[in-house]
Order: sequence, then structure tokens, then C-alpha cells
Amino acid sequence: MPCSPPSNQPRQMPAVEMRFYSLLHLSDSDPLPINSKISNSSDRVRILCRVAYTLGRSLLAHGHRLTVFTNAAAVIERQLSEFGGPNFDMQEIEFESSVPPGTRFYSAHFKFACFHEFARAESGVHFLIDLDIICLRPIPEEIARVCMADGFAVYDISTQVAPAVGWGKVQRDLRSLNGISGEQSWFGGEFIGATPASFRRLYSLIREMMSDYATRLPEFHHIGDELLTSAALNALRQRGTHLYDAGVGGSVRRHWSVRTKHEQAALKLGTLPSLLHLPADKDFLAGLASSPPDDLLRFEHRYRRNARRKKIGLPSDSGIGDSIKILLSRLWPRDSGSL
Ligand SMILES: [Mn+2]
Repeated sequence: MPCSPPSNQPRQMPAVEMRFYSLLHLSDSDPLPINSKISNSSDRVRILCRVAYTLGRSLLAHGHRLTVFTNAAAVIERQLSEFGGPNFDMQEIEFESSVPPGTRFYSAHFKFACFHEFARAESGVHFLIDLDIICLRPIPEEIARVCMADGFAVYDISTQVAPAVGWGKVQRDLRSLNGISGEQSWFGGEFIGATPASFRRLYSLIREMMSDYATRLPEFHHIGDELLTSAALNALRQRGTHLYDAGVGGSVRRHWSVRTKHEQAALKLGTLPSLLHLPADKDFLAGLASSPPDDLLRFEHRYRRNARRKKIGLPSDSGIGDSIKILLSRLWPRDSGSL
């Protein structure tokens, strides 16, 4: 459950280097993203590269340069050539996974390879964030200070997952992996930050649970990085590690433009977070690559417009002419068979 940052921190601490990373693994066996207009895999590659560009630019605007872990730097380079190339660094890494290809959210398991990279780093505070995030406000340094004090910056989404899957199932799955009997939290995979030393502890716990997890995949209510990571984080917390929930302070927020089972506050200008995760709006984020909004007010306006268009089934990027055609074709479908 939500924790507050330690209050005994000295006021003056040296500036901490915050490094932001994301993951763009390209593979033919990946399922197409849900809740998106993406209909084939070349569309998928084009859209994800643009989504990365939008994230890269939004981080740069707040003084952070993004690094993208990938297996396909040349593809990304080519896709973004019309923008003059990527606005982020790329690092090709070894992706190994214990889950079979074709598993749902197969790529999500590659986040563990990113944790492994952080575990091998020497210094700094490393953040792994989802590609479909946009940075809208400065990221509070307090988050990095928590990490420097051996904590983790996480995003507790327990209240979001409970109504969707049932809290009992969530607890049962976590307990079956880490053996903890008390109530546990569920953490969103879109945001995690810590030092290399902390990632070493997290990664080794995940490795310990991995083979058990891989052999029991069908039993779990969720397959992906969040289950194992949450199980490991809860285990670390039980041993005294501080987990700072960046969602409580409004630094991170996941927002769905589709109906959710949990209650979701409206996305309003005054409550926009530092890092906004839009899992169902990759097309919208990709569209921002070519014409970014120039301020928060404009962003909010464009986002709401996108949400309204989605409700009536229009693509986020169709012009007025195309939109009218789409709407007319619904009123008078050509193949209706009647005169
Ligand atoms: Mn996401």
C-alpha cells in the first residue's frame, strides 16, 4: 500500500543523475497492441517508433535524454529518418526469456533483461518506463533521493487491478510465488526506478522465481512482467526495502481512454502528472511525433479531442474530409444490399 518518502533525509543532497530507459523489442511473434487501430505488424513498427520519438522529445523538454533498449536499432533509425533520426540513444541488448514465444505479452517479459542491464551498471538512478508514456512536467528529484537511499520508486496500481481481476486472485498468485501471507501490493510495469545495487537484489529474486513462474503460466490471472516484479518487490519490502509510490504524489499516472472497471478520475489540466501513461492511445501518441502540442493546455485539448473521436470510432489522425466520409459510410453503407 502507499508509502511516504523517508522524512529524515537531509535537505541538501547532491544532484542525482536520473537516467530514463524504455524498451522497444521488435518481433514477429508479438501480439498486436490491444485497443488500437494498428492492424498489421509494419504499422505496429511505424507507430511504436513514433511513440518512442514522442517520449524522447517530451523527456528532452524536461532535461532528460531517453535511452531505448532494443534488438532492432537499424529499423528504428530507418523509421525515424523523416524526423532526422531518433531523438534518443539506443542500446542493443541480449534478450533472453524463459517464457515461450507466442506467450501473451511475450515482449513484456523482456523488461527483465532491462533490469539485468541496470544491475550491471555502476552508478546513477535508473528508470525503466513504458514507451507509451509522455513526460508533461518536471520529474521531482525527491524520487531519485528515495532511490539513492536504497529504495525503489514504483507505481502501486492495486486499486486499479482489484476490480478488474478480483483482489483474491491477485493475492493468491503473488503468495504462490513469494510465499508471503500478508496483504501485498500490485505494481504497474510502466514505471520503476532504483540504483544498480537495488536492481541487483530485484533481479536475483526474479531469477529465483522465474522457473516456477514459467512452468505454471496457465495458472496465473496475469502473464507478463508485473506479476513477477510485484512478487519480488513485495518480498524486498518485507525485508525492509522502502518502496516509494510515485503515483500518490502525482508523478506517474496510467489513464485509459476506454471503459475501465475501476473508477478513473478525469484527465484535467490541473492534475496532469509528470509521466502520463496512455496504454490505449498509441495512435494518438504517434501522431504527436509530427506535430507536438506546444503547452499543457494544448495537450489536454488534443487529448480530449482524441478521446471524443475515439468514442464515435474515428481515427485520431483523420482530416475533416476523411472523417465526414467515414461517418457518411456508416449512415449509408455501400454493401447494405438494399436500394
Ligand atoms: Mn504501456
